[in-house]
Amino acid sequence: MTTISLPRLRERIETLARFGALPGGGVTRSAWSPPHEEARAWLIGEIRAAGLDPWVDAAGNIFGGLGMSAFDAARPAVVTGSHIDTVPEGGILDGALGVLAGLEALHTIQESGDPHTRPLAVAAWSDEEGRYGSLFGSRAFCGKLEAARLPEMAASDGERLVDAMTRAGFDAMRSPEAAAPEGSVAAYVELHIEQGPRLEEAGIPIGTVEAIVGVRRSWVVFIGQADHAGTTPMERRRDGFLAAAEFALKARDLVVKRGSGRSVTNFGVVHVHPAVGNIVPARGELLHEMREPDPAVLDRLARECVTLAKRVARRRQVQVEFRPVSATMPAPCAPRVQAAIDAAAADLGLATQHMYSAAGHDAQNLAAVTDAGMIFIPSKGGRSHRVDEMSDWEAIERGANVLLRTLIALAN
Ligand code: HGY
Ligand code: MN
Ligand code: MN
Repeated sequence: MTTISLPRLRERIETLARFGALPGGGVTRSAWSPPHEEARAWLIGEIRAAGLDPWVDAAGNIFGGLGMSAFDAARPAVVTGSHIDTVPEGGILDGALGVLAGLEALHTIQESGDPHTRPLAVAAWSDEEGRYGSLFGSRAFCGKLEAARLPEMAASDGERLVDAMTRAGFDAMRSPEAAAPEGSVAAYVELHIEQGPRLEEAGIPIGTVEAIVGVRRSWVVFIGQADHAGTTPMERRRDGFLAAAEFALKARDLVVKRGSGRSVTNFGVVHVHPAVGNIVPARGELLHEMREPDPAVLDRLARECVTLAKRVARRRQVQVEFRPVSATMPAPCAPRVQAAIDAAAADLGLATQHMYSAAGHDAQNLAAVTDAGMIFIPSKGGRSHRVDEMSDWEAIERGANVLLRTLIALAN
């Protein structure tokens, strides 16, 4: 059985890492940004050099086809991939590993002449990190984009999706055209770093993902009253920031105590207004995120956090507003794909651990239109979404070979 070329895969990973590289290591390559668009052009060249057919759809998703140059329900394809956009100050493997290992696997199949009855494609999904809206490219591909919301989709710093895509040469309003024909994907499997500590701590080389968490994000805005920070007696202040701070601490305890034990929450963006040292903050704005594998638990926690926010607001004599940003559904992975991953790992003498993904992924969109699954490799120290995110090259090679064998099995 053929195996992937680690030197070639490593060369591509290290080359892609240069687009948006930061002086101290790591990378910032936001969707539609100049370094991202330069990486897009490079990747299209690599796809062509690997003997595959490149194409880009209306949502900016990049594809490399082996025995195909478009999706066709008459010839359902086996698809792999991930994303080349990154979080700000992120690592060089989150997303990049799945795209380049997928490219390497198809390149190896193409060179080996191994038979495959189904066409294969590798994808680089647009804006997986959701700078402008969660899992954007794969949502468009799976026909789940709400066209009416496109004009209002924006990053937390206010930059609109429409403007970012226009700058990159795309018409955001046409992105729903990226929806693939129904039945045109026979299976999907994505290789990704675990982005957590579980596999490394268990000493297990391969993770077979059983389910992917749902992620809810919404702005929670506490509106008090600007006042002079010196002359206003403390007991008369209606401080929007302090209400937000109290809510954040109490919501964190609520999710830990009343969640499933796998529920997590984060307040990654905080805005204060007017954000001047000698004015009592009128407004405290939090981007509140919650994650959980069980949809019923996630819904209950969301309701309980709204009740908590209203209680804090009342006690502090401020108003509170909620502005939902995104909500992805938890997704089960297909038993058929899980079994193919386990069999491929066993062929290679590798133990697997079945686990849920505490990170969101494009595979949770693909799960709505086909049999989808994910392969994890250990992250060093569980580190991810930080510049020192890394995995051993041997782990990368193992993951890419499990992916190769899984793809060949699914394509025959
Ligand atoms: O945030 C996530 O779960 C993923 O890394 N996009
Ligand atoms: Mn990520
Ligand atoms: Mn990712």
